[in-house]
Amino acid sequence: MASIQKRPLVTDTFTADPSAHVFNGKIYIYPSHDRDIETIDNDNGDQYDMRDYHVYEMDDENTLPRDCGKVLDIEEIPWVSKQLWAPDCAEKDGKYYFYYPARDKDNFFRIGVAIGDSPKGPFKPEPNYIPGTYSIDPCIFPDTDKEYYLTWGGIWGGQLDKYRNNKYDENNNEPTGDTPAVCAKIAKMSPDMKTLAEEPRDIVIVDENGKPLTGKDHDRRYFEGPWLFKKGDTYYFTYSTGDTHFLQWSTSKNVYGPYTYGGKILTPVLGWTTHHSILEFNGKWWLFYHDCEISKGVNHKRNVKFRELKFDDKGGIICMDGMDI
Ligand code: FUB
Repeated sequence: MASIQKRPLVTDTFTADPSAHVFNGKIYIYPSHDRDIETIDNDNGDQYDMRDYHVYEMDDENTLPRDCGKVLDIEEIPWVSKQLWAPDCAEKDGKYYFYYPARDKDNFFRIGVAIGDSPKGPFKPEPNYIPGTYSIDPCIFPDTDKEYYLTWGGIWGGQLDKYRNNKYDENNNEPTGDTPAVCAKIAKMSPDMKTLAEEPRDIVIVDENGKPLTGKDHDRRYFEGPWLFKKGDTYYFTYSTGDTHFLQWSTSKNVYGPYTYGGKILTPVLGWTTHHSILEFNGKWWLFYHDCEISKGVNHKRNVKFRELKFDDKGGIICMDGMDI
C-alpha cells in the first residue's frame, strides 16, 4: 500500500493550520479553509481571508480523509467581521468545543467558541467572543487531570505584540535585542468551556541557561501556532517561529511553564507560514502540518499533510526536513 505521508491530504480545495485529534478511534482534522482567490500578500496576513471551516475524518494513517462538510460559516457568527484563522477542537462530556480566531467588528482578533454534538460538527457559535481573549491560533489542551487549558497568540498580523499584561497599546511592537520575546498565552478554562477561568498568563520559553528567549532570537522565539501535548509526565509546548519558518519544541513539568527550549521539529516548508499539531495514534506519534505544494508556493493557498514524528531516547523530537516532499 502506497504511503499517504508527506502527500497533500486534501486536493479539491486549499487547507491549512491542521489541528488534529483522535476522537472515537478516528483522526479528525480541524484546518483553516484557504480560499482560491487572487489577492495581495503582506506581513499583516491580509491574504488569509477565510470565511468558513470544514472538518476532515481519517479512519487511520493509511486512508485519505473524508470531508465532513461545512461546519461553521462566517455569516453565522454575530461578532466577526473577517478572517477565520487557525481553529482547534476538544471533547468534554460528549460535547465538542470548536475554538477559532477571527477579527471582531473593531478589527481586533479575538477567540470564539462554537459547540456541537459530534466531532464532525456542525458547530453553533456563541453570540460573542470569549471575554479576555485576543490575538489568534487557539489550541485547546485537555490535561490528564481533566482540566482544559487554552493557549493562543500570534505576533505581527496576529496582533499579540501589541499587548503587554493582557492590555492593548497600539505603540507596542515586537521586542528587539536582548529584551525578552513576546510570549504565547495560556489560561485554564471554566467548567462550561465558554469562558477563561483565570487571567491569561505568559508561556515563557527559556534557553539552556534558564534565561527567557530574547526578541532578537528570531530562530527560536515564539511567533504563532502554539500546540500543547503531554507525553508521560512531560508537557511539550511546540510552535512556529514565523519569519524564520521553523517548527520548534520545548518542555516543562508544569503546564504553565517555564518551558525549556529543546530544538527544531521541522525546517522551513514551501510557503511563508508553517503550522502544525501533534498526536499519538496506533502506537505512533504524528505531525500534521501544511505547505504550499499544490499551489507551487502561493502563501495563502496551502495544503494539509502529515508524517510520522519520532523521539530520541531522552524524549527529544527528531528534526525533519520540511522540503522533503
Ligand atoms: O491561516 C492564517 C494564519 O496563518 C494562522 O492563524 C497562522 O498560524 C498562519 O498559519
